[in-house]
Amino acid sequence: MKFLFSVALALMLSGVAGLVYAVNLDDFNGPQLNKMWTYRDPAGTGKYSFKDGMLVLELKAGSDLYVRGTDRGVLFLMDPPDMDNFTLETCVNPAVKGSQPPASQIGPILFNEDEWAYTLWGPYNAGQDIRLEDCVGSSYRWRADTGGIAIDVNKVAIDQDVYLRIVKTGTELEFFAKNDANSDWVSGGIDKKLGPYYKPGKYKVGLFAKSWSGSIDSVFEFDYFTIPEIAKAVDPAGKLATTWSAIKR
Ligand SMILES: [Ca+2]
Repeated sequence: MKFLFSVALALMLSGVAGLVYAVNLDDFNGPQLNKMWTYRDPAGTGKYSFKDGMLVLELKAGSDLYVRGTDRGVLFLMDPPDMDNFTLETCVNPAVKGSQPPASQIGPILFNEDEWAYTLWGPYNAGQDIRLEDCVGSSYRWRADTGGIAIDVNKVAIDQDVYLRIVKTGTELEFFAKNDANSDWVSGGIDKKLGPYYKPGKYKVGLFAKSWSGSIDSVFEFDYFTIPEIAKAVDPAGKLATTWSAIKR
């Protein structure tokens, strides 16, 4: 009887654990990147490692990702899911040494390399704000050019963990951030210009880190990366890479 009770209790607890387990495509617990990632570091200015459940990225000064031809940023890229609507989500620490380094930005990215079209969202320039910047060929948009798609630091702080989301609905992209896992997401706005460049087979998604004129050698941390609509379909006890391949087909 006692044995049966223990078995029932164990089953119950494992069921509960299964329910509350936060499924992410990569928790960055190391010791290696999940196989779905391609590490893109054309100038050799990045160095990544894993520590305390975080992906730690050391980024040299002057690792700019800008108009076509300026290609020195560090990217972690994967194929997007075969879906029109999905969410990119990550949690970053831009202020590993207390404040965000100058002339830097990190966060999620959508990237069409052939057309040199990309969309960046994340903490910007010594904790100035959280903002969208994007580029098509030689046409780059700062905050003033995007209609001000951004979140100011009185709404979401930057000197701590920052949760970031880009929600893709067809060709529309909406940008969100927050400081606590259980808080409501704060929207920074919606962009409709770049969406048409993100067609199946034409782009990648993932994380970026860049630094430009006036930057210093910097360190950033990433806690996890996920696409919640896909992660839910992944068996937490299963082999992630295998499942991911199956989903991609
Ligand atoms: Ca983690």
